[in-house]
Amino acid sequence: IGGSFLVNDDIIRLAEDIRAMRIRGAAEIGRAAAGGLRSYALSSRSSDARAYIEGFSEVYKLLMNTRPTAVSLANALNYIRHRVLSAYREGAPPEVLRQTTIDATDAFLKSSFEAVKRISEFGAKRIRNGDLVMTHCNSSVAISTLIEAKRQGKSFSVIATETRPRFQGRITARTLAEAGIPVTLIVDSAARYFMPKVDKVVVGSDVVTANGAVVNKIGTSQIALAAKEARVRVYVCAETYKFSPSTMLGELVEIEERPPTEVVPEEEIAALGNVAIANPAFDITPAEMIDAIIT
Ligand code: RUB
Repeated sequence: IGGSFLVNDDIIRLAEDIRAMRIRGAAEIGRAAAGGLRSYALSSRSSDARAYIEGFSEVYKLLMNTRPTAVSLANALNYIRHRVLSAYREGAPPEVLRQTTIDATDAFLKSSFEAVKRISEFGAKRIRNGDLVMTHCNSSVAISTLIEAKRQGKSFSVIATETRPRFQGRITARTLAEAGIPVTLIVDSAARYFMPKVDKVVVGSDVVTANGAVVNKIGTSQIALAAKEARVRVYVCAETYKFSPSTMLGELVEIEERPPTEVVPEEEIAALGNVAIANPAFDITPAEMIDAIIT
């Protein structure tokens, strides 16, 4: 990626880490991308405002193109860019542009952590003693909500789906177990089998669209469908920077298609013969299948 002298190696590595999912989950992607712009501000030596903005735009584009679905990435970058470009249009010198970048990043990060804290407080109220909660993938906001409920002294257990093909559910299960919450890991296709015993589903979100649909890890909509059938409530924990402004203008959300080798290892693909492999990373759960978005 990159290769321009305007973009430092740390930012190129950061972009690659997001693309390869070493940094992942919508909240973390947004915060990491914001950190990339901050890193540019700290390393830029531009003595001219226009050169600063050129470098800024290059870093912005590089980070924006790492993963297509999570709108937290675009919203975080745009939050900062909007402030920096406004200062530039008002004739700010490079040192002011640098400081504006740093201040806007810090403001975004602060509001992100504050949002997660408040969602956790609101969401924890929904968890009752004796609940069996199902979650899918690895949402830091959903997990934070469950851990907050535990901190408040509630006693409940969790079913975590493994989340093929990248197994983020294992991270969720381990994190909850470490927090002292009883947790059972299941294969994704066992979700409906367990649903009649479940009291509520709690998941995170990559995008909330203008019509109230939620885009989250592939398989979320199947779980929501099974929940609807079993009359189990579905709660989505999502900060407002997961809300997609472009969907208000009728834009569709791009669903990321990831490499086939995540589904079948490279060396085993040939043995399958003439088989195509599809690997969409997210799906769309319509508003009718969601009981509440906790935001
Ligand atoms: C992660 C995923 C998470 C949301 C919300 O997908 O779908 O449920 O991003 O996470 P991936 P958070 O592993 O492909 O990034 O609540 O942490 O923002």
